[in-house]
Amino acid sequence: MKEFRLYAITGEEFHQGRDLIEVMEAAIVGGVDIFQLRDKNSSKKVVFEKAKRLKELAQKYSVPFIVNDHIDIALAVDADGIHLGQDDLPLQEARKIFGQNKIIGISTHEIAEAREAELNGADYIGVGPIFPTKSKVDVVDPVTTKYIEEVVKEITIPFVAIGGIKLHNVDQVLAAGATRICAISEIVGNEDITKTCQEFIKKIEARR
Ligand code: 3NM
Repeated sequence: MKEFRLYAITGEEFHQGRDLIEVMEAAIVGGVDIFQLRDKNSSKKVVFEKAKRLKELAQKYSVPFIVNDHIDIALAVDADGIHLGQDDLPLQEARKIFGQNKIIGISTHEIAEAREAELNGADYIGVGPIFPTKSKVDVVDPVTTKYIEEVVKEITIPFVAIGGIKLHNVDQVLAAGATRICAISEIVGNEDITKTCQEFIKKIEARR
């Protein structure tokens, strides 16, 4: 998959009433180079409508668009990828349905899961939650930056650090070896989304 640095995920509880497209467009303008629709509360029909609009936005800026969980919606809107959790459809089954040329990412919370994801052909893994987060309900305890260090040593596919990452603590994450950062609340919950993303990019680039 194409190289990326800053991955934004929608989190409409943080959008402060702003439109989904407006929020994600501000993030892309600020430097987000891959983004995901994550909506655990809406009906499939509503998620589909959002996905259709976000796919248009992705095309406008030529950035990959990922759909969380819903492989059927990802196929219907021709999304660039899907993101799976540990309890979703097994990766190899998702690959059969979704195809070789699409991006499949999976959340991992320990090195055994990272190894398995690599073995099963994931394009990237999520590594987290690094810090405590309120953005995910069924979240496991923070894995800390130690998990990043383990992944750096062993795993060769791209990984993105996630969970409680803010401008004020991202340096610790980068120092542990992460080169790609993912966030919900710090990006989409910010007053100035574009500026926040620009600052993330500056910090990531400074360490690369
Ligand atoms: N996945 P925020 S943590 C969606 O560890 C998600 O797999 C996680 O939101 C994981 O940036 C998380 O607001 C929430 O903490 C990230």
